[in-house]
Amino acid sequence: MQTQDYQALDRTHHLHPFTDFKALGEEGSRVVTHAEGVYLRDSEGNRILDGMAGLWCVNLGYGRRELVEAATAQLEQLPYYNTFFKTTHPPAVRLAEKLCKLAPSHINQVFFTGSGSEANDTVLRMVRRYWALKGRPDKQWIIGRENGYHGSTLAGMSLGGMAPMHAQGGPCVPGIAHIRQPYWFGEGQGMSPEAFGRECAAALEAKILELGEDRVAAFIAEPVQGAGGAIMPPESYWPAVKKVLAKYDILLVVDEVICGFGRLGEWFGSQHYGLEPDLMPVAKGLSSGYLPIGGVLVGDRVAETLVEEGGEFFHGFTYSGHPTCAAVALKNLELLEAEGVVDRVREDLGSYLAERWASLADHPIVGEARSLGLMAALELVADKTTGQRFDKSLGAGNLCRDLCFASGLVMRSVGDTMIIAPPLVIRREEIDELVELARRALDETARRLTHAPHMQEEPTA
Ligand code: PXG
Repeated sequence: MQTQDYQALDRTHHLHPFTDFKALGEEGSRVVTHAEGVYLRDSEGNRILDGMAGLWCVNLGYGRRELVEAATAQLEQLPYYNTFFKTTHPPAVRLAEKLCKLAPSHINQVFFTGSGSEANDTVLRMVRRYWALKGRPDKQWIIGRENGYHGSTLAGMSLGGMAPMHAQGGPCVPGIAHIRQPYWFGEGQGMSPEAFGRECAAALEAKILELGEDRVAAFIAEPVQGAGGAIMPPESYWPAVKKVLAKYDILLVVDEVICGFGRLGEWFGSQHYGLEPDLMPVAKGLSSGYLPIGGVLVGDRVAETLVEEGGEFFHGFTYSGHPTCAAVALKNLELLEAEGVVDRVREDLGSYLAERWASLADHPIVGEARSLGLMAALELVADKTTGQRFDKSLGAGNLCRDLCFASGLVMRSVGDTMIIAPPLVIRREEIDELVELARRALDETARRLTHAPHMQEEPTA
């Protein structure tokens, strides 16, 4: 089949996630057929540097034989069995043990799911169950953040703070409230990042008091917001949030779906920020995206209550702890560890990317270049001195993203924020290439946005 054949069938039968179906049908989708290392190949033979590690998940890079072999061996031995009804199997047991060894020491239990969204549905169930068992059934409210992302199921969407999702998918799950996000470039200009971080933490306390200080069960947040725009909170933010949560005895849920498994240079983003979460939803990098698997890492406080006092927990998925997915995830964690991938992000690649990425800050349409570990963002602006954004109708971010794709780089846009999160096995020279391709796309974006009106005035031949 040729590219057009795939596109025609895709248009006829396939509804894509987070997609304007009609617009994509008219445009035609890009058909990705192969991948190796940090590079994709499409059906036209183009080579594309995958600056997004798939969808923030292919931490070990593409084409790892060991993961293929782990899957094959498990498929032959026991492709599927469930973990309901008092059964288990070696891959689920060994993966649970491995995860607890890697996690902070107060985390010693895992509940498996098929995805990050299911992990957050599980979080919601566990949090409410925990407080009910503690004799505090009125402690039900969960506080999330505007522009936070926790998945696309009804609970995931409700915990997240993506306004367009709420507008389409509502009414949301009741008992979930949101506070402002610690997005300094977008919302905190005019004050120092540190003061802004404290103000955002103060918003948490204000919300708790508004809802009733005995009625708030948990706070959920990503260590660094991923889908919201690679937003690293000011350094003052997390310490201040921790204090508020301790004051009102509120559980902390740290969503590690993107930050987990090395993205920020630690096994978990929580370790980078010194957090002690009660619950940590994980997915994506857990298997480097080779097979779908997620889970909730459960701290001792919640686990002991659920185990000792809970009786049967009426919750679970057909694919909870799926043996083949678990075998691949285990091998993935072993390889990340044996190859020192996480340490390399912390000690070498993170600072290398930071230095190279910062060189883009001089670009005339870049208002801020920020990075942490192997996650980075650029804020596109029309006026560098005032930080004024481009007119929304220009679609600057999408234009830049499309130009990147056309020149061989996947860089994602969230509005006019450009994001990268490449595989953690990326090499220094590949980072150089990524930054160079990004620079060229910025040049071309700037040229088109600033010259477009003049071009219309030029006489046509
Ligand atoms: N939590 C976080 C922090 C996520 O980033 C989920 C939960 C849900 O995971 P699943 O496996 O159910 O998708 C995510 C997923 C994007 C993008 O465009 C990000 C995600 C998913 C799809 C697109 O940035 N994150």
